[in-house]
Amino acid sequence: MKPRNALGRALAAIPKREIESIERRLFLRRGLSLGALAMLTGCNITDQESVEQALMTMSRWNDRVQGWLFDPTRLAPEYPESAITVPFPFNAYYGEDEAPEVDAEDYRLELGGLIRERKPWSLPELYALPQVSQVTRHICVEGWSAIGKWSGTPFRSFLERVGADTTAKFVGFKCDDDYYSSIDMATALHPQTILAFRYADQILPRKYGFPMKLRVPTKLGFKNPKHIRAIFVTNEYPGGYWEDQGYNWFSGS
Ligand SMILES: Nc1nc2c(c(=O)[nH]1)N[C@H]1C(S)=C(S)[C@@H](COP(=O)(O)O)O[C@H]1N2
Ligand SMILES: [Mo]
Repeated sequence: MKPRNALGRALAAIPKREIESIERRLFLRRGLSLGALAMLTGCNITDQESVEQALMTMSRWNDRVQGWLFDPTRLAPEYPESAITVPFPFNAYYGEDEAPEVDAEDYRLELGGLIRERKPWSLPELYALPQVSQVTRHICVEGWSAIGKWSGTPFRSFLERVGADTTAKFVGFKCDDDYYSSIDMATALHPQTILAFRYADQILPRKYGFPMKLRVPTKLGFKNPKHIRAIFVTNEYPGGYWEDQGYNWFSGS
């Protein structure tokens, strides 16, 4: 991007490594980025489109900073089963009785993009994969959080098994409703990121995402796609349902 103002030009003169270290400190102390400062001084705030464009650019910049700060070995807290929230809340961009009805027998998980073995997976095949459980907190941007128990297969081992290019940048998800989302590869490979087939030891109920959801305790709720139909690996930014409406893409929790 071409520097558009004095601050931008000054920043352009600083070596990249130094910029990154300033960025880290600024973000840690103030939750701000140099990009944000530069953009704010440079954009015409009477022009709705340029403001939105600037905010989107800032948000994508924040994604990069959050990506640098993300520690792939740091675990989200886990809880005893006695801490589980009952009943666990339902949430989607529609009401509970409009959740998609997926036919278990016809269901096939589709794989695409930078994946070597792209054969579709049936549910019995997926259920036969090694299974783990977690009791973790789900945090929704709408202002609620709840603790639940999900079980499924570690996403990292699934990606490795199908020969996904784990050096690629993004993993994208298409859902059986019109929902879609994507996450960074570091988060996809995080030990607590699981392809979940069960909630509270039962086959994942329709409202919680039958037949499977991605459970990512290091990210906000909207980065946990339910009713997954297709998974693809890519280097092109895939965005997401809420992400494309202005929610920050990285959205770590
Ligand atoms: N397919 C799909 N996945 C989705 C959503 C959705 O509308 N459709 N909503 C997201 C949001 S905002 C939240 S908070 C969680 C809610 O999951 P829950 O119903 O298990 O609480 O699902 C996420 N995944
Ligand atoms: Mo959410």
